[in-house]
Amino acid sequence: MNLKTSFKQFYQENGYAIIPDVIDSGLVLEVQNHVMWLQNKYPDIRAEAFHHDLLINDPFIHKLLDNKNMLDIIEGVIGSDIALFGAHYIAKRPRDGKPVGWHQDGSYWPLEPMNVVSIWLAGTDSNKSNGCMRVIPGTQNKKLIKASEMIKLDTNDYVLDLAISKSDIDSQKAVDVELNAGDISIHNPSIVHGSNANLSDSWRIGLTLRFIPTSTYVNRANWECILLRGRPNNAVKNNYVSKPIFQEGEHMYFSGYKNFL
Ligand SMILES: O=C(O)CCC(=O)C(=O)O
Repeated sequence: MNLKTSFKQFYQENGYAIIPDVIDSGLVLEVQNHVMWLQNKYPDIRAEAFHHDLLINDPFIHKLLDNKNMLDIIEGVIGSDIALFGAHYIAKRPRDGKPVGWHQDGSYWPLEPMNVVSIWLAGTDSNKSNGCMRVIPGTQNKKLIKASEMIKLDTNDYVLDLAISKSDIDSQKAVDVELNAGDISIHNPSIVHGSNANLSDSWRIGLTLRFIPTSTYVNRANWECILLRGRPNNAVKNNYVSKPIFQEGEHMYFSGYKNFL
C-alpha cells in the first residue's frame, strides 16, 4: 500500500488522518524561522493570527506548497485539479498560546460546493501539553452548524471568534491529534475540532492549509487562491495569484528563494 492510498480509509471513517514525515527537517526549520520572521515583521499581530492575506503572495509559502508528498496526499482525497484557498499559521507561543473553541471549518467558508480538505502541518511537535488540535471522530457526518447558531467568543482569549456551545459537544469522545514536527494531519470540513491553550514552555506551530478541487467556487469577492496542480475550471471564476517575486526586506530568505527572483 502506498502513502497515497493507505490513509484514505481511516480518513473516510474518522474524518481525519495522520500522515508522518511529510516534510523534511530542513523545511521544518524554515517554517519555524518563517513564524519568527513574521513575528518580527508584524509585532502587533499575535502568532496565532498570521492569516491568509499575509501568506498568499509569500514566496516561501509557494515553495512549501510545491511539495509532491503533500499534493499526492491531497490528490488522493479531492482529485488532481488542486488549488489552495486558505493558509493560516496558528502558532501558539509558550505559556500563553490561546485555545481554539470547538467548531466545524465549513461553518466559516463560502465554498460552493463544500468540497475541501485541510492539512494541519506541524512546524514543531504538537501534543497534549502544548495545545495540539483535538477532533471528535464521527462528527464529519453531522450537518454543518451555521455561524449564526454558534456562540460568540472574546478573541482576547480565543483564536476564533465563534464556537459551538459546549452543551452540543461530547468532548469525552475527543481525540488528541499528536504530531511530530514534519508530520501532517488532514481533516474534513465538517469534523468538530478545537484545541486547548499552550501552557507549556515550548512553541506549538501549526500551519493550516485548505485545498479545493478547481471545480469548487470560492464565493467571496477578490479572494486569492493558488493553482497547485492540474487545470483551472473555466466555468468557475476563482482568482489565482501569479508566482510571487522575492523582495529583500519584504520576504524571508529561504533555500530556493532565487527561484522567485
Ligand atoms: O491549530 C489549532 O489549534 C486548531 C486548528 C483548526 O481549527 C483548523 O485547522 O481548522
